[in-house]
Amino acid sequence: KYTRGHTVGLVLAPFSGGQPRGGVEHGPNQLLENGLAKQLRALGWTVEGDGPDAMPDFESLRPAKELVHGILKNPLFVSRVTQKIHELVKKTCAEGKVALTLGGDHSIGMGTVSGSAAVHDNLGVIWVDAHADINTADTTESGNLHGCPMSFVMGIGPKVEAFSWLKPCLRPSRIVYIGLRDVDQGEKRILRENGIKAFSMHEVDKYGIGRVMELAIAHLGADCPIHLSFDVDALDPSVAPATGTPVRGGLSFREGHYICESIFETGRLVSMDIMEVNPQLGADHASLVQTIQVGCSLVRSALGETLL
Ligand code: HAR
Ligand code: MN
Ligand code: MN
Ligand code: MN
Repeated sequence: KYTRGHTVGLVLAPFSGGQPRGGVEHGPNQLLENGLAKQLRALGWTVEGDGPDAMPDFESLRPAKELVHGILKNPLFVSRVTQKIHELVKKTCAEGKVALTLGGDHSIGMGTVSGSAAVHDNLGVIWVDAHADINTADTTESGNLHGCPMSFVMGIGPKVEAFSWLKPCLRPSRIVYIGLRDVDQGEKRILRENGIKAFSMHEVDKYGIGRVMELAIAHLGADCPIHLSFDVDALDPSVAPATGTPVRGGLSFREGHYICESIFETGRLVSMDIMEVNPQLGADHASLVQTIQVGCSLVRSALGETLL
């Protein structure tokens, strides 16, 4: 079911409420405009969810009055949108399709991981990112919920009333990070205390991406379903400049693609996110086009495009 010839269900997530910079809500539209659905069809997939009226408008979910929880920004808005994404991903996965979510900011990961885990027992999550996105309501220094999705799906940190729908659904041993290089002090403590497997850029340099992927896949086990959450800021800013929080010293173009290719080779990719593409950032039009194109080619690699 998870090889070419089967079905990809698109989940469009034009949402920027997990962080303060506008523009990231146009990511899904730009990826589709660049021909993503057609490219996946050319690989042999049936693709659903890119029809003319497919783009949702999450503005209708914006609450008239926000809840307050410390410095968290828009907790109720983020909760409502991610709950909607959760339902869409869950439905897509339950139908035996690969759920491909186009973001949007990474707070959406609360919905995609929990939605996929609701269907797939023993889900393993490969989170490719410059950031660990594992702050809690207590540790976040920014209040931006795109820096928090992992702790929310794990159910660590204080309960946040707005997210009562989100039940703990991911154990620390089911997570592997790749590409980390901008991790807050509180997050480092959470990673350490929970024994979470993480390959920072240091390990990518030390072992090479080939060995890192062998170790990552081995850590999750030989037969589990896999969710890949790819934040484009994992890539070096020279490769993916149009994103909200670029950090130098990132993955090369090939390292990013190799990650996707090796996950496809397992035949166990059940859901994927491509996140934090912001067409309004980057120095010029060329950097926008470059980022959109790399987003599309990462998805193609994860869905079976080969070099030969
Ligand atoms: N750790 C910082 C925070 O919590 C920065 C987080 C992230 N930016 C992202 N997510 N793009 O990966 O605010
Ligand atoms: Mn806009
Ligand atoms: Mn992220
Ligand atoms: Mn990031």
